[in-house]
Amino acid sequence: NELEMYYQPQIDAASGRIIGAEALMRWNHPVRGLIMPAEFLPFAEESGLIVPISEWMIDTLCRDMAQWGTDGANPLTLSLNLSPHYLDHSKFFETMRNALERYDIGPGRIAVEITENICIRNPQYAIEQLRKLGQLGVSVAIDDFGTGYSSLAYLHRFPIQTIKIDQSFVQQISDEDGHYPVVLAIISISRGLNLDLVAEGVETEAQARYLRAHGCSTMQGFLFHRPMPLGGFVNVLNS
Ligand code: G
Ligand code: MN
Repeated sequence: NELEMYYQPQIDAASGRIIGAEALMRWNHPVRGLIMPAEFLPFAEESGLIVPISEWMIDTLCRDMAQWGTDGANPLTLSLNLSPHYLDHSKFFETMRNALERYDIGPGRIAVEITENICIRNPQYAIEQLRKLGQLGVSVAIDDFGTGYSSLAYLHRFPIQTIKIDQSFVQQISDEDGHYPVVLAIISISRGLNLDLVAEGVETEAQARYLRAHGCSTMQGFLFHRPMPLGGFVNVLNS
């Protein structure tokens, strides 16, 4: 029981309102302290432990969502990260459907984030996996967009709704009057393909203003909130 889910609010920068959250895993190691997923998930994937860990995660997230106090009119969307290994080697369809049912969560409130690399190894297979997620009613976002090997030839065929601008691009924005062509290009791709857009790793007002000025108004990052345990997240929602 040393794994814990943290939640990082996603903000509509135009209104300042919290419209969702991304779930991020942390390992409370008794000796080494808080360990980030980038450090331990590669080993979980190698050993196959990613399957039981992901199943635990899906159940935990749905249970936690029941505590968010959904004010019916504006239910928050939860983004969760699924590993390609988990999509390939598990009954994710049944696991997710069961968890959604058990905790009475509408699938429209869930967005699954996958990295674009899932789409290159075997695009046809990836399309099938994503379709299955679509059949559940959950939406799909491409995480870390622009850092991997997205094939523009395939992107428009993937059944996805959202792309996330990777924090490495956001962090290049140092001056709100500057020119950041890669960020502009990603914004333009999202428009062209009619996809929602979320910017990750927003740390400064200049970054937030630049993104907003160029048409990206959903953001997450330290400027707004750090990822936090469930209790803290519920407090933020109620404050
Ligand atoms: O791209 P991905 O979703 O895997 O990255 C999420 C990670 O980035 C999380 O571990 C989270 O703690 C971290 N993170 C979230 N917001 C910020 C931010 O504003 N700045 C930085 N440097 N890291 C962030
Ligand atoms: Mn993510």
